[in-house]
Amino acid sequence: MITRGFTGRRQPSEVADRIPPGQYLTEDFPVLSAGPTPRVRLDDWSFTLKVGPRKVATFSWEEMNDLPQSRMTRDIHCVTRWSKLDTAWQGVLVDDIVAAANISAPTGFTLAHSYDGYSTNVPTDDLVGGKAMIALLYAGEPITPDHGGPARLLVPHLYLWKSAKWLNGLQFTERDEAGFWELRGYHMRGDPWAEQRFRDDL
Ligand SMILES: Nc1nc2c(c(=O)[nH]1)N[C@H]1C(S)=C(S)[C@@H](COP(=O)(O)O)O[C@H]1N2
Ligand SMILES: [Mo]
Repeated sequence: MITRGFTGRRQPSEVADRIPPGQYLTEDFPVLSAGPTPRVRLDDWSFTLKVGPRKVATFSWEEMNDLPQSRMTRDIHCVTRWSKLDTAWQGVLVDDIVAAANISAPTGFTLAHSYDGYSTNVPTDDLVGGKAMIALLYAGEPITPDHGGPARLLVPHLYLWKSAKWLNGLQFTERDEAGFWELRGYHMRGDPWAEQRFRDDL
């Protein structure tokens, strides 16, 4: 019997085509956080949408969960070089939160803000058009605190540091303002296929 090491689920070449340069495949789900995991009670949780300094909408946990939900199954890529295939998420598309606030994305750049004080900047084009969501479930279950629960941003086509955990707001900005890691030398966009790891990588 030869079964070990061959599950028949995926062909090796198909897998290789899905791993960006300099990345390796992992089956587990490493935790990477700059500091301790903040604990947020769902009763206290809220999400704020801002345009520059101006608050345009806030959502309680209940209000967020009442918005239309979508599913995304995507490969994710961490700048520390691991990639994980077919991660399954459910949540509210950025398009849908913007629509719920009765606006359309007003500026070219966005900052994501989190309960731990973390922030990260993402070009608005990378968040709209069905490309990103405020994830509320992972693999059909509430997102565990270490992976960013209650809610995290998911921008799967960019390096995972752009997917802010413990998300509590999105802020549209006129200029591209660096977030936590971007201030420390990481790339302003972070496309794994272009290996945009550090500021000076084209
Ligand atoms: N709020 C917040 N979001 C964060 C981080 C963080 O420290 N704080 N770390 C980022 C980094 S560097 C990575 S690689 C991913 C890791 O997500 P994971 O722990 O679910 O694998 O979360 C990103 N989002
Ligand atoms: Mo990271």
